[in-house]
Amino acid sequence: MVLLQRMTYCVQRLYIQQGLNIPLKMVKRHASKIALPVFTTKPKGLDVEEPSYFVDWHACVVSGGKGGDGVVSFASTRHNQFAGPDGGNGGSGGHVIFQVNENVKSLAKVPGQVAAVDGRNGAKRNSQGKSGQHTFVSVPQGTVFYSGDGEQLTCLDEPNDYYVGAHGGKGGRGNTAFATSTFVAPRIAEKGAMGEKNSLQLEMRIMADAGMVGFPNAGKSSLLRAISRARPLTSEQAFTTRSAHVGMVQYDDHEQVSVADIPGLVKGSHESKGLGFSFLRHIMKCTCLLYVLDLSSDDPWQQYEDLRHELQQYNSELMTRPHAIVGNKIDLLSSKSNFQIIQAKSDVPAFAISATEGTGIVELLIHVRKMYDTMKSSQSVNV
Ligand SMILES: Nc1nc2c(ncn2[C@@H]2O[C@H](COP(=O)(O)OP(=O)(O)OP(=O)(O)O)[C@@H](O)[C@H]2O)c(=O)[nH]1
Ligand SMILES: [Mg+2]
Repeated sequence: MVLLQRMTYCVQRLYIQQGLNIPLKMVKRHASKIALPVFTTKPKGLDVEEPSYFVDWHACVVSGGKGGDGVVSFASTRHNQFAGPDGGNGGSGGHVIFQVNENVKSLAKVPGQVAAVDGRNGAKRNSQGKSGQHTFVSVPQGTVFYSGDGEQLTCLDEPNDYYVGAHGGKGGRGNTAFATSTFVAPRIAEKGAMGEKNSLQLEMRIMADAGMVGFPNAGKSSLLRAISRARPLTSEQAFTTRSAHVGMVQYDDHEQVSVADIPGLVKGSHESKGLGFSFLRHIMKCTCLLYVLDLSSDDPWQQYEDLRHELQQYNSELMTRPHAIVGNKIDLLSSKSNFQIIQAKSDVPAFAISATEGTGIVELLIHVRKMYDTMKSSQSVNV
């Protein structure tokens, strides 16, 4: 069995060296226990090749509902014309509550202004005014809230987390509440309090199982298009991708692995050069990393070292994440020799692929799945 596996491995390496796709049949026959990626033939949403946009930052003004007013009222019955105060309290204003919804994947649907419902005024016969309904706003998991001056307020990381963005005002007391043994006919009542009004900034930290990092034009978006149904825009121009995209890779055991395409980094990204380090924060939420290198460039190994340096400068904890090297554009001239250099220098798994031609993608996705399974099993042990 071990001999057979070794032979299969050698043949697979031969295929990779030749820049050919390993026939799926062969992978299946000899490695039946490996979960294989499934490439759906279902046409993507629209026929038109429109880019998909993903909103990961949003400003929102929230106001809680005003409390209802208390009323001044006196009861008068047939037998007792002065039966005492009976003015009811106003109802409380509703809150604006942000709640995690696992089906929401971006902040695109969060409104710019949200106002909760006001409480109703009290009424005679000690009737309490109806409280305003709370207004719920669905946000994706991993949403971080900042105040208007940039102070972090909270982060909704768990599936059932919620955050009260603005409290509703309390209802005012009616005159019944002011009656005492010596002050039997109070003609005073309170107005309902105004609800809170807050300016919030919402930021979504992408939570993906694998994050692709690389310099502009390395082919990250092309790779995401090849492995998932996501449709980030690709072009020869640098910095085509300006916000992160997430795609789901399907496996034949029905498991799904999310992969994020992070906008291109440049030297000095950690000092906010290029598109800045705002994207590096997304990487913090990815459990494993794929360093996507352009094999047709002059020195892809240097690209890899520069990327590692940027990530280390941003947060040295990123160095401990499981990772792999993805050498893209193996179809181009000089790519093969560059890939051999990487293989010789690197002590982490390296894959030669062509995102546009589909070469080597199956082997890469099998490895991604292995990293994902290892990460999952280590998480379940820790729990
Ligand atoms: N020959 C060849 N070209 C590729 C391959 N992958 C991507 N390209 C081309 O490289 C260019 C850049 O690809 P993108 O996918 O936009 O690169 P990116 O890394 O997302 O770039 P940014 O969004 O700017 O960070 C496009 O013109 C692609 O067609 C490949 O495997 N082979
Ligand atoms: Mg891109």
